[in-house]
Formats: sequence, C-alpha cells, structure tokens
Amino acid sequence: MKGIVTKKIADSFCVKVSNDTFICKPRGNLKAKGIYVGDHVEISKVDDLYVVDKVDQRHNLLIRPPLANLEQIIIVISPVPKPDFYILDKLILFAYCYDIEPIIVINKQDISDEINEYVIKTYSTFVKVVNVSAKTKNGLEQLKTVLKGKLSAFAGQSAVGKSALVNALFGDKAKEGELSKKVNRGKNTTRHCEIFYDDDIMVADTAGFTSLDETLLPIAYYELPYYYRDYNVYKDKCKYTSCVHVAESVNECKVKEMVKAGVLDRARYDRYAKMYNLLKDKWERTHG
Ligand SMILES: Nc1nc2c(ncn2[C@@H]2O[C@H](COP(=O)(O)OP(=O)(O)O)[C@@H](O)[C@H]2O)c(=O)[nH]1
Ligand SMILES: [Mg+2]
Ligand SMILES: [Zn+2]
Repeated sequence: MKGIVTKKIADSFCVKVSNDTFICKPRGNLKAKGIYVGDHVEISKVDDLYVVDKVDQRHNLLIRPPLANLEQIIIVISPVPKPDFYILDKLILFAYCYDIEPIIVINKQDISDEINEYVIKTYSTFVKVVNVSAKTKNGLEQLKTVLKGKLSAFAGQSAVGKSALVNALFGDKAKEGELSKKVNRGKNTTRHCEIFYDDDIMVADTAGFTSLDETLLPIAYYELPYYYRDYNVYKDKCKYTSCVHVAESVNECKVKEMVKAGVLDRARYDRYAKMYNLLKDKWERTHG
C-alpha cells in the first residue's frame, strides 16, 4: 500500500493510507532517522505488524522543521497586527527556493479590508490571494478548495490567526494535536511536526516558519532576481542578461523603469533591494 507519513513517535511512524492510519516500523534495511513526516512510502503487513518497505524520492526536504514534500505555504496576514511585508516577501522567496507554491491568506476580514487593495495589486499577478475570517468563517470554503489534495503548512507573523484558521478547519482534532505537542515537549527536544488531515486536506502543524532568517535562504545573492516572478516577465527587456535590477541604471533596467512608471510596486522593490544587499553582504563575508 502507498501512504504518507503523518507523524513520528520514537522509531515508529503513522502512515495515512486514504482515510486509515497504520502504525509502522521501518523494515530492517531502513533507518528511522531517514524517514520524515511528509514522506510518501510503501507499506506492507508482516505477521501482525506493518512495516515501511520503501521511501519514494522526495520533491523537497525542509530541515527546520523536518518535513518532506511540502507543496504549499499558506502565508497568513491580517489588518491587525499590521503586516510586515518584508516577512511576506521572504516567505514567498523561501517557498520558491524549495519549489513550494506560496498562497496569501488575508485573515480577519471581519475587522477590516483595508490591506486587501495593496495586497491584490502587488501580489495577485503571481500569487493566489484568499480573503477569510477565522472568526465568522467567511471564505473558509474557498480556503478549503485551495488546500484540497496538497500538503500545506501555515506561516506568518505571530497573532495573525494561524491557529484560529487551523482550528476552524479541523476543530477538535487540532486541539488534540496541540495537547500532544505540549506533552512531548518536556522530554523531546527535537522540534515536533505532525500532519493533520481531514478528507482531502492535509496541513503540517509547524511553528518553524514564523521568523525566517535571511541566512536560512539556500541561495546566493545573484540568484535572487530569478525568484521574483513579477520581475521575470521584464528581465528579457533589461539591457544586460545578468541584470539584477539593483546596480543598473533606470535606462538599462526594465524592472527599474516599471517601478518608476508605477507598474511595479515601489515598496516591494525597496524590500527586494534590501534583501539583495543583505544576501550580498553575507556572501562577501563568507566568500570574500
Ligand atoms: N476578529 C478576528 N480575530 C481573529 C481572527 N482570527 C484570529 N483572531 C484572533 O487573533 C488572535 C491571534 O490568533 P492566533 O490564532 O493565536 O494567531 P497565531 O499566532 O497566528 O496562531 C486571537 O486573539 C484570535 O482570537 C479573525 O478572523 N477575526
Ligand atoms: Mg499560533
Ligand atoms: Zn533589470
């Protein structure tokens, strides 16, 4: 049978096969250490036990939190606390670095829709944007449609409503998970990660994405422009093929020209340049 590892307990694994869960041990030649939550595995029954026979090739593997085959990062923002768009940009970049699709969820629509216009104008040409309220449950069905059939994780600043959304999606199941996490924490120092699921929705419960340090980004500074999909549509019109859209002049750089013309958002561009310079400084410190 084929399944997905949803939880690791010591050297045993919970493996979801459709809507059943099997507790499995790795087969003799496999090491428990080499199997991650999110892994797609082949399992079979040996005597009265289930064993993991094989781990499929991974699409990606995150180390902190340890999680395999993440497909979507649901970046939650809200009118309160005020969005830190630098964190949002970093999360989008992080997602693209690992070939994960970022989705922006604007929560707390019951309080205000004041940030919607900016977010839609700046991001919706390349990222899907969903408006919800965890409180009134408005938009929850649309969010469920986005989550269907893919392994997702919630990310974003503290207090934007990530836990409230997970609770709205999973109800008591999520609360049980929170509880087991607290119980485990005392004796187990490795960061816990577990996949909640309900029908076709799978969400990795992880606290790992809240504060993303630039040093965690697995790229060199000169690769940064490649990950800006909104800039890539113009890069063929820059004078130099290696244009990074920072040091070049407005006459040479189509991205800069589009910022000047107001087609591309100035503030996102400034955040881009800040990120570029930070990555460059780091690169020069370690390679210079
Ligand atoms: N008005 C309103 N409050 C919300 C909504 N979602 C979450 N909250 C509140 O925002 C606070 C932070 O929510 P929480 O889920 O703990 O945020 P997290 O830190 O991202 O997990 C709590 O007081 C929630 O009750 C919402 O859609 N509307
Ligand atoms: Mg929370
Ligand atoms: Zn350019």
